[in-house]
Amino acid sequence: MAYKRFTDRLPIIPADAEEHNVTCHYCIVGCGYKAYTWPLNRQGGTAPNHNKFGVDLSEQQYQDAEAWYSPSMYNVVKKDGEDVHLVIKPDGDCVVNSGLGSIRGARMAENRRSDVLGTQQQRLTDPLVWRYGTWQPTSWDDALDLVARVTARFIDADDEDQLYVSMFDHGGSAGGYENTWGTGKLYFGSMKVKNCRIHNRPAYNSEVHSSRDMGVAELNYAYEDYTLTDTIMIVGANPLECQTNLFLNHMVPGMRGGAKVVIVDPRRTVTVRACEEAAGAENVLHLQPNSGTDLALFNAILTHVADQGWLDSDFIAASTIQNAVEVAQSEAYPAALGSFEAALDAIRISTAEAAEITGVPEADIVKAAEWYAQPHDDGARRKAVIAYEKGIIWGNDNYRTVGALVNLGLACGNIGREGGGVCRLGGHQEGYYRPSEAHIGRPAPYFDQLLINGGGAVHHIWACDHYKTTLNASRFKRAYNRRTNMVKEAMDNAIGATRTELVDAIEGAIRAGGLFSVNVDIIHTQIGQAAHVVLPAVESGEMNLTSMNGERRLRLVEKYMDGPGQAMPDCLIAARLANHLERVLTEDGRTAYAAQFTGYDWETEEDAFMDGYNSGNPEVTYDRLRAMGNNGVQEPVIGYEEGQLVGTPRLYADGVFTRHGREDGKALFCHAAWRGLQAPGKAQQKANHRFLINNGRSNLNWQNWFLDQDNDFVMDRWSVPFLQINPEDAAELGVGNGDLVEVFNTDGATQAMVYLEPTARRNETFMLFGAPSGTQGNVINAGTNALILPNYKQTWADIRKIADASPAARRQSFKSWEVEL
Ligand SMILES: Nc1nc2c(c(=O)[nH]1)N[C@H]1C(S)=C(S)[C@@H](COP(=O)(O)OP(=O)(O)OC[C@H]3O[C@@H](n4cnc5c(=O)[nH]c(N)nc54)[C@H](O)[C@@H]3O)O[C@H]1N2
Ligand SMILES: Nc1nc2c(c(=O)[nH]1)N[C@H]1C(S)=C(S)[C@@H](COP(=O)(O)OP(=O)(O)OC[C@H]3O[C@@H](n4cnc5c(=O)[nH]c(N)nc54)[C@H](O)[C@@H]3O)O[C@H]1N2
Ligand code: SF4
Ligand SMILES: [Mo]
Repeated sequence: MAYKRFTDRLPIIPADAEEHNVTCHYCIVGCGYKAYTWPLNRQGGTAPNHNKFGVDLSEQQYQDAEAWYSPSMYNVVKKDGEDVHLVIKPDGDCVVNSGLGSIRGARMAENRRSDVLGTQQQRLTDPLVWRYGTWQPTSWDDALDLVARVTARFIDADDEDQLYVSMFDHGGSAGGYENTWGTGKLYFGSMKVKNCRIHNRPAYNSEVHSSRDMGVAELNYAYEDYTLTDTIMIVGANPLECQTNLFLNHMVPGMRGGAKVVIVDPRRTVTVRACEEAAGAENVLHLQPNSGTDLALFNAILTHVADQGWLDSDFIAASTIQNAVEVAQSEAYPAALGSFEAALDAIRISTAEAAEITGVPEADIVKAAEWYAQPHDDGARRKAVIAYEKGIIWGNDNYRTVGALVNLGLACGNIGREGGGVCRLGGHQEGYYRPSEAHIGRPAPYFDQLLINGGGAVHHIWACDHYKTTLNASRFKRAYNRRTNMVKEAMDNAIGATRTELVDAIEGAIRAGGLFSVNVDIIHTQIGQAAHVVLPAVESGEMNLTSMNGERRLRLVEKYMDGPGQAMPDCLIAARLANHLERVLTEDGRTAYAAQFTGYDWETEEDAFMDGYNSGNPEVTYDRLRAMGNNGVQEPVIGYEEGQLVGTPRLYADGVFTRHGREDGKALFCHAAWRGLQAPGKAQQKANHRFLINNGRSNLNWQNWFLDQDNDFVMDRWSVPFLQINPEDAAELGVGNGDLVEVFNTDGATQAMVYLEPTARRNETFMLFGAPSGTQGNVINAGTNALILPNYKQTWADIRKIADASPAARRQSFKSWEVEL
């Protein structure tokens, strides 16, 4: 029986159903889908001319037939105010996914708000203001007037440091070029806010400073490189679960075509198992370094490659810098950058020493070097792709570790060439277009610490929930609750006051140490419980939205349904906030400052797109993107010819490296010497606590569960976050499958559900991050890597039992991740 309560049959999509291009808004891969809508009182028929796909549906259809769709791909939603049927199903013609869905994307439709079928009733419909001791629904004008008045009390043309801002910098699920521009123009154009942070890290900075400083943008290849390569090296990433259709539709075909695979992950993931199945176990090398020791491993691989003479000397001579030290190490540069020879001297480490540090056998280090760089028997260069993600980005010594991987790629001439690339696999899609953030400086302010220590008067939050996803979260939440409660109490005491009296009261509480919190989101989040004003945004599909994927493929999602209630696109919320700030400042007589908030007369998201992205990329318009369909165009767009946007399949094909902004176009090598656990407090935490609390994602869950928590399919599987643990460790702790445990250390505590996993190494657990019912970040200490890069992955704590398995947990399966294939 098809899973979906109360659903036993689905309507046939009629021939005249409206069709919209959709890029799945969840992960970086950006799979192509089509959304079909048609009036509620109709459905198609079995005759070929009565259904959208022109097939005879009176004959038996199979699961991959074009006309087929699953219950999860169906909903009833509002469109132009009317109830319509909605089907969102994978697009067989999209080169990204070739018709594949995933357990997340194929549920896009059921995760829309429906007043008919009752899904996602948690979606916000109205602005909410804290009044009379609770949140009251109100109009945009009322809510934004309050936000503007309180904000205006604490900003001025030459000092905007009391306004703190948390904002997405991505595309897809929140963000996109329209919305990063809307927020960017407000905070970095009209204002010069410097105390800000990005959704996933406690500062406004890069995840991969070193790669960029070396000249190499982090998304430099094309997905087809996986089928053109000899070796796929996957580092600190779990693409079967996290970049699913990139893995299935590009990596697996690469393996079937003969590519070898090197995987670097302390944990045996389902990706490892799936690679063994696709490539044959003899073609898969899984290196399991001790947590946080990747740098020593990569340096040993490069040392071996260099000593064997497997370098691409022509490439090094032509495309990389020859000065030993071109950029000296400093507070802004956590390692010197310069020539290959000098970098090699700095990083040189023997396989024996690296084996000692990493726990990876010497023979495996040598084998990895061979698989990455040993030329073919005929002397031809070996092609290899390196794909990395959060296992090292949120790992130890981010700058040097990422730099060491880019060193390897450059040294072997594997960047900018077919079958090459040293790339982030990615998280969300990208969609960044903002005025310069240069005023923030480097290192950027450590936002969370400033806020915990009483900094900031007003906090605007756009599409992130630090309560579930930041580090040092126990302390963050305590400080945040205390400070926002001070303002709530002041607001409660001001009942019956005029607007001016209310703002006076709020200002008084803030000056006494309080914090005024404004939360722009699609649901009422955990941090939103502390907010004073909550503003409802629409999601992708409820607005037109552009973003690019992990191979820089830019597409337009065409609006296919209405947003709930009064909800608006983020870019228009930013614009209306700017309008209100202009008005309030003018009323205050601060006319010169008010004038900085003009230029926001946008009525639609397309207006924001034209004001922002299009002004820098004049070839790109909605109409042209619509015409490019779900295959879009790979950025950067370099022209428009014969009705087609012309893009760039691969960066640096000319051997000229530009991401660092240097005119000479030469790439730099990183002096990425190993130096132990770099973030303050990590070595001590490791010494004091028994268990590694490795953490990350699962296939089923999307991010902080903002939609999952209201989806029975997901909640049936995981009612609370799991903690994978070795069965012998569990026996020693006296816990079994489904039991609730407390994970605790001197930085905080959280809870999770025990899941015995025989492949888990002793004393090394893995916890699902970001769940509403167990924030892993509670036990992460405050210490960050250089340049304020959080080190979520290296966390140690102790574990104790709290409770027996709940009835919900008892219903769940505790089958090993190591499935029989
Ligand atoms: N299903 C699903 N997919 C997603 C997301 C989601 O929430 N759910 N989120 C998206 C987002 S925003 C992101 S950023 C990406 C993240 O994508 P990934 O980075 O692939 O996912 P993670 O699970 O965070 O971490 C990957 C691996 O890092 C390993 N790791 C931990 N410590 C170390 C270490 O010291 N060295 C090495 N080499 N590896 C280590 C972990 O064991 C884990 O298997 O996923 C995206 N895709
Ligand atoms: N321990 C640990 N912590 C981590 C990580 C880890 O691996 N381990 N990974 C980090 C990473 S890579 C990431 S990306 C972060 C994720 O951390 P967050 O960014 O906090 O998590 P998300 O679930 O992406 O948050 C999205 C929020 O935006 C809202 N939203 C969705 N669409 C829209 C929209 O269109 N408009 C608006 N205004 N709101 C919208 C959702 O309701 C949700 O509240 O977590 C980071 N924290
Ligand atoms: S792989 Fe990513 S983009 Fe593709 S359907 Fe799944 S979640 Fe969406
Ligand atoms: Mo992310």
